[in-house]
Amino acid sequence: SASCPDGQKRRVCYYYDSGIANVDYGPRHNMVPRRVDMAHALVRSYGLLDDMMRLRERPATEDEICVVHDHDYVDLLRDLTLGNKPVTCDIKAYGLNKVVNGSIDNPVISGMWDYCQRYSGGSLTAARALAAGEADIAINWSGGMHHACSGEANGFCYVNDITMAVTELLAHFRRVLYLDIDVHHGDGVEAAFANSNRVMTVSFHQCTEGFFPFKNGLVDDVGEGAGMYRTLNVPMKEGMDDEGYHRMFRPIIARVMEVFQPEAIVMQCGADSLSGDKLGRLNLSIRGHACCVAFMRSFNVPLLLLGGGGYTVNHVAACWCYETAVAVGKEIHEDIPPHWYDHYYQDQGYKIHYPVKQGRNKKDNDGEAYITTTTNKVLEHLSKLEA
Ligand code: TV1
Ligand code: CA
Ligand code: ZN
Repeated sequence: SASCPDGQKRRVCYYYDSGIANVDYGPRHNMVPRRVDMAHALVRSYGLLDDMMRLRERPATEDEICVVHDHDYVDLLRDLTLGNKPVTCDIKAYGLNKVVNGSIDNPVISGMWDYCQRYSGGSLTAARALAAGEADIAINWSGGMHHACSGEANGFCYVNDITMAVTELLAHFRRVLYLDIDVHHGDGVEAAFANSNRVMTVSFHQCTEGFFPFKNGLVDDVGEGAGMYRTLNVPMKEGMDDEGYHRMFRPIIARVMEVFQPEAIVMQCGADSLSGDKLGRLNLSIRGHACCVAFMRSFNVPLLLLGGGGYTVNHVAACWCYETAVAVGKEIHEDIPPHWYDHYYQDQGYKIHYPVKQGRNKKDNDGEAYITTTTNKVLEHLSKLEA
């Protein structure tokens, strides 16, 4: 990308499964799986498919999902959708169809089990391409469901494709870095590897009163036992912009790479940290978001790129297409080529980049104090790991 130049080419593998496009969380739900189809249509229309190897569609098997999830929960996900057996248990205990404030984060939906198999199969297949040395970068924009727990759906996520992919990578690499730039805290992945000294998890997120998942992801949450200081959290106030974000991101990640020396990186690229998101209140531009990807790419360590949140669908699709271009090392034209979904981009003048809201809530993060104090606290935690 122009803002983070890196001429070197990378072998990029790309996973896309068209079976996800029609998954429907319900009419008022914020999660719209079709955004991945929109991103794919952009990727194709820019000709980026010619620069990548396409991975073969392979849904995850029940056994593969059971590596990180409880059998009873997996049976339930399958039985609820396929109608194999009548379900007698209380499904709300598994996070399904739980009504909170009049809405349901994880509804039982048509094709739910198939959806789980497809998006987690994508992350597993992409991880295997890296492990086999077939690619330098592997992409699955339908993955990144960081809130799912071993026995419970949570925060729009049914199964945790990230913990599956990291577990797969651990069979081939000594240390795996998990980096999460979704606006929400990556709690499910953090919990799964809290006690591991082979996985470091780092989440950047909005941490404000009443923001999901509420009490997690404080700057002093650093893990425990064997995993102590291998959990890092970078909480942010509303309105964080590119400049402030990167004043935290760069020094922290540079130090993480030095101290932890990962052999593989899994990056959740949730696009709800972009300006104008329907749920998030940060203020990143697509360039600012993609700079995080370009920075990780520059270390030349096998890199798995996953999707995640992102609720203003035209922004999300433009972002993930642009980041696909960053992965292959091509600058794409600002004008969106004519294609099936082009009418979604009318509001942004049919351009990839849209203007961020200038100075929105900027004060919260200003005056050096917040950014400097938080960055120093995180760097201080990291220095404990060195010793
Ligand atoms: C149906 C219809 C569901 C309208 C959910 C926003 C809706 C939300 C809806 C919503 C909504 C959340 C909570 C409260 C937990 C509940 C993919 C104690 C207008 C990775 C998940 C956010 C983010 C969950 C997922 C959050 C990801 N926010 N309208 N639900 N209860 N849930 O606050 O990290 O992006 O909001
Ligand atoms: Ca995050
Ligand atoms: Zn999110």
